[in-house]
Amino acid sequence: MMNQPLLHKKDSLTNIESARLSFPALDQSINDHPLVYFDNAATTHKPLSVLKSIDQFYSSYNSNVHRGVHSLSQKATELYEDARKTIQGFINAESTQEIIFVKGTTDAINLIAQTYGRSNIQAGDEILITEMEHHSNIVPWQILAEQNDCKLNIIPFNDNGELILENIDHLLTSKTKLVSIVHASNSLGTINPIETIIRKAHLKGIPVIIDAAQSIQHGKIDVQKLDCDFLAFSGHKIYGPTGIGVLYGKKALLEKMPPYQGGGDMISYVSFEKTTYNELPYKFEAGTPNIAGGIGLGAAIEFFQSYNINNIIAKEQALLKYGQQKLLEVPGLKLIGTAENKTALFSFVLKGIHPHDIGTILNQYGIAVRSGHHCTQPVMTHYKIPATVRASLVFYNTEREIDFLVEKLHAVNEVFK
Ligand code: 7TS
Repeated sequence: MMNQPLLHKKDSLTNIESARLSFPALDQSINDHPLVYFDNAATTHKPLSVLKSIDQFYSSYNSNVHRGVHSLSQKATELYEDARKTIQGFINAESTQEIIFVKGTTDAINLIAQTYGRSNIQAGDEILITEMEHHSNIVPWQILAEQNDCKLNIIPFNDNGELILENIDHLLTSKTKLVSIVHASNSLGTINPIETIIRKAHLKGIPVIIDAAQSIQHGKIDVQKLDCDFLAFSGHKIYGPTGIGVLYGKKALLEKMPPYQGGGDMISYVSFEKTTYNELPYKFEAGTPNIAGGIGLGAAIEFFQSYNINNIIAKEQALLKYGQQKLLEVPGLKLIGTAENKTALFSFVLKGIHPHDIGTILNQYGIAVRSGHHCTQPVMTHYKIPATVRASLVFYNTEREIDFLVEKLHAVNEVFK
């Protein structure tokens, strides 16, 4: 049975709102209530065009890429490489050679740490990150720090969840060899002023990595305009499949980096005496890749680009404003992360109630939120809390869904009265 999507009466079915109908998974009941999906920072749902592209690959031209002269392999290669071109255009990279398919953001950051990092960062050198990084932008650097005897420096944030940049010139020392920063925080929603940080780092000749896992789906990213040296994102957070993501790197840097993994496809010639490596981007793509994932990600980005991105931003910012006001009506609710510039993400705690209990009760009403530390334990440490409840929204969410969340948070308060 078709559920009525929770559209607010005043929401007109404009182009943006009707986008919801492209997502079959949104149209279901959970515990006899229409699903309210507020866990988009963990992963977004997938539109039909993405599902179809994956189905078509496996049902019509399933084949390995870059190796067959037969028709199916040629078709698979063509579509996989077309997806790379779509991604190149989307982030405005100069060349498809700068677009490396990886498993996701985590894989991309580990790749940089173990190739660029391992060969360029020496004992005593420093890597600058922020206090609000996801664990995947902390732990790979700690592993490198153990291997190469280097150390991490941290840009702190204030209680609103905004980076404190007054001391950045001191944090960028003569020993700093790399800066790696999150564009939008997954537990606070803060959108960081990466342009300023990139500019300041470049003044000292330091390359910058941008973790775009939580920003790629909320705006327009132009890597040439930003002038970042590397950028990483995951397909599944921008309406694409899991297990596929992108590492963008400036060609001049990628050329100089040693390979990450060895195996098929990443070589040019192998002998027992000497092996030479393939050209970019294949040098970093050992083994049979996630072909369906790459094609699905291309379809996801085409889907995203079929909308006016300014309309997506406007809709999400309207949801943010509405949600911020509404949530504060709930007695005992405290928002964690109140930066001026943020995504439509609400991290909060309710006085005297554990976030997991809140998440469990909300699920009884079909509301999907995440509770926990969101793989940002230093952020929890900052606020001296173990966890938050997180509602993360994208443009297919509605104001009516926010109303329903607020109504049920009142009910949670009643349960624990
Ligand atoms: N960086 C940020 C800012 C993230 O939010 C995440 C995942 C990652 C890196 C890692 O991405 P992955 O696709 O390689 O796992 N964040 C979340 C989250 O907030 N809830 O689940 C995953």
